[in-house]
Amino acid sequence: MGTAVTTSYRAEGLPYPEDAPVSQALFDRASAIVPGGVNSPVRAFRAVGGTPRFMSEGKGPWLTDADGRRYVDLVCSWGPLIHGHAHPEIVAAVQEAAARGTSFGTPTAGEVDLAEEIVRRTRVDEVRLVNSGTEATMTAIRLARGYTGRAKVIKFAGCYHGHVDALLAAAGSGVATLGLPDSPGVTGAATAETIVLPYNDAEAVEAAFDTNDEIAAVITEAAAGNMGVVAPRDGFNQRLAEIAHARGALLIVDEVMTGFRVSAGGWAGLEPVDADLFTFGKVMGGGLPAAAFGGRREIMSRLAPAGPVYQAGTLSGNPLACAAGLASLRLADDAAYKRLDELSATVGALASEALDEAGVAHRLSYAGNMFSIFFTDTDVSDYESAKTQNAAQFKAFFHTMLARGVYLPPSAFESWFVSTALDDAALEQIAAALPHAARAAGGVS
Ligand code: KE4
Repeated sequence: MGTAVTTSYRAEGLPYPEDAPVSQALFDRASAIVPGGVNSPVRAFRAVGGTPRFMSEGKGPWLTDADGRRYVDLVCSWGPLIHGHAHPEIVAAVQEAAARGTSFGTPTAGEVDLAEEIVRRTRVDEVRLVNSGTEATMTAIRLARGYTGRAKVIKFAGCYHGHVDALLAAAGSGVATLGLPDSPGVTGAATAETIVLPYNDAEAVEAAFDTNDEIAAVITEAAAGNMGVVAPRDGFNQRLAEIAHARGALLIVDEVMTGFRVSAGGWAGLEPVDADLFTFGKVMGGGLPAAAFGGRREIMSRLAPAGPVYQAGTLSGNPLACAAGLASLRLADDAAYKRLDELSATVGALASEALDEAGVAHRLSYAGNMFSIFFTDTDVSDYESAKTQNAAQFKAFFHTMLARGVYLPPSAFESWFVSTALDDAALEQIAAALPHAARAAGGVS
């Protein structure tokens, strides 16, 4: 039935039916044994309603769901897939690595190659590979606390650094989507040392240092992508470094989302910053679980087994993940980043033009080639202004795009992501859907 639905509806340019029977059946099965039916909350469509689409295949710019319907993918697995799905060179690298074994629990040449590629592109002296962005930020915080001997950490409202207890305070992404100001299960003790400040407010950071001693570090997203996309004000990140360093604290810049996506050197490649530690993830794994953190040698050398700050991981530096990540980074040359920037500008402009045409108030917000659309007439510079967006309008916009074969992030608090695989056919499908989605959003008060 899936094939028939795709052929009849897409061929005639009609939207897909609202129901997705095969995805729904899978969701029903999953919901019986997996909390919320998903393995990561933001996939559950809670913010937009409806049946989460279970994807069965990705190829280039296209996703195909379990009902056989094709979508242009503007999520890219939440950022990693800058070359689109199933790039032949990445698939071949993973297949070749797998044929030699999937994990050894020993050092391997591939993780040295990947570490060297990360060091070459970024500002770090040393790097440690881990399996997720959460592990990277969790350990960066521990390292900062171990190095400074201090306990407190400053983070910004709306910034999300993974589900680290100490950082699940006024977090963005899925926490923002779910409206959970703080997650149950995160004890008061875990966040008692966490100071949450408004994003883009350097004066608030100075005031926090004036009224708190024992601050180990400030952690910030290099550019915020988890409250929707909000770029740091000019010089904000470097100002954070200056304030922190003047008081004997460290700056941790979280490049899990921006790293190797917005430029070859991540956000630091666009706006150098004297941060002490950086975290990476997503793109550096090429779609497989790989992440990292790195920084100045005098700090990183405190990490076990070189130093006393403990961190470990059974599958850290996994050969398949390193092969996928290395293949992805080696494909990401200057032409690829130029293409990502061009495509991001094209898609953003098409969306904004359609919304203007429909008379829908919005803000198109960029940070490099990451962007999102806020359905608001307020300028957005932090979490409070990001929350002025009209969720009902986003919901109508999202579902109209979905029905017309474009897969957007199912949350207004996320970034849209382009891939170099976006070709003319994909762009035409996006352009055809946008006027309908804009009118749907306009029809919502
Ligand atoms: P992971 O633990 O999900 O690999 O990375 C956590 C993380 C850390 N830092 C930043 C800046 C991040 O954006 C993330 C994770 N991003 C979300 C999407 N906004 C992951 C999607 C999800 O939670 O399913």
